[in-house]
Amino acid sequence: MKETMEETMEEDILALLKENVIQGRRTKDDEGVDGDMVGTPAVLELTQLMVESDIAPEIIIKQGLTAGMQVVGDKFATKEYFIPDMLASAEAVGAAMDILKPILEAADIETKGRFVIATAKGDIHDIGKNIVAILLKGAGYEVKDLGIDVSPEKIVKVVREYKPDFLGISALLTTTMVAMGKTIEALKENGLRDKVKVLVGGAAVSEEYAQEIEADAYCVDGFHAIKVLEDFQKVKT
Ligand code: B12
Repeated sequence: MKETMEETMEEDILALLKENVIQGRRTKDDEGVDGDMVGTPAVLELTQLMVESDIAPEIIIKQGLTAGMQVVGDKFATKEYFIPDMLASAEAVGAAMDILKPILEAADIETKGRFVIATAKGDIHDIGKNIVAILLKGAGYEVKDLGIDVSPEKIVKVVREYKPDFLGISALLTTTMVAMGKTIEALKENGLRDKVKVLVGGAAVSEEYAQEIEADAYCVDGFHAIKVLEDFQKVKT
């Protein structure tokens, strides 16, 4: 009975978190897109509460933050939301990740390999990339984050000099995912393709596209990426 009650509470708080992401409410002082929500707990307070209630960060990220952003994207596509609305939600998710980051990063200290991550050229979406970077650090990888709008040339330079074991590229736009293919081509031209495993992800990308550009793996999210990397390590040993 106690467990059922706890599960219901967890579901209720997660639903509230998702709704507050959709409303773009970072703290309790924010009105939200629909207005009149001032004073009620928002993304920051709810995330804090969930952490204190021992709700797993994986659940908070998947069922609260990412699920909320999905709805925000749908509302933007149907012109119900505009760019400032997307930005407010993005900032709210960023604030939640600031709370989750130390917990996720503290999970493991062993170094499992070097991972370079970047958002593709022309693309400034970085929430997903940042989440993946945090999760990989927590899983024991040494992560070098090159930021947003990163050209294939810059990536080639970093792969040559830093010699990472893995490279992750993120693209959220159909117009920028082509830069992933260009990056893989540039790695080939520079004789570096077999030196690094390339993982791609982001809302615009699919398994088919990853195969088309000859990436080593497509990942739906950061948790999937950890699994894929573990499989790579198994093949190596
Ligand atoms: C927030 C947002 C913005 C914010 C970004 C803020 C920021 N700091 O990132 C702002 C307002 C700046 C923005 C701008 C634009 N956006 Co926008 N945006 C979004 C939105 C709503 C959410 C993205 C997000 O953060 N999702 C949550 C995160 C957690 O998910 P994620 O990024 O997919 O990442 C996860 C996985 O995909 C995976 N992953 C991602 N990358 C990688 C990489 C690797 C290596 C791995 C392993 C895994 C992995 O793991 C992540 C964690 O779980 C999406 C809608 C959507 N459904 O994606 C639209 C969306 C991506 N945007 C869109 C558009 C059109 C734009 C603009 C062109 C709008 C305009 N007219 O100016 C500009 C483009 C700017 C540019 N040059 O990049 C479209 C893209 C359409 C298309 N198919 O091309 C979308 C899909 C909205 C829509 N439905 O129309 N946007």
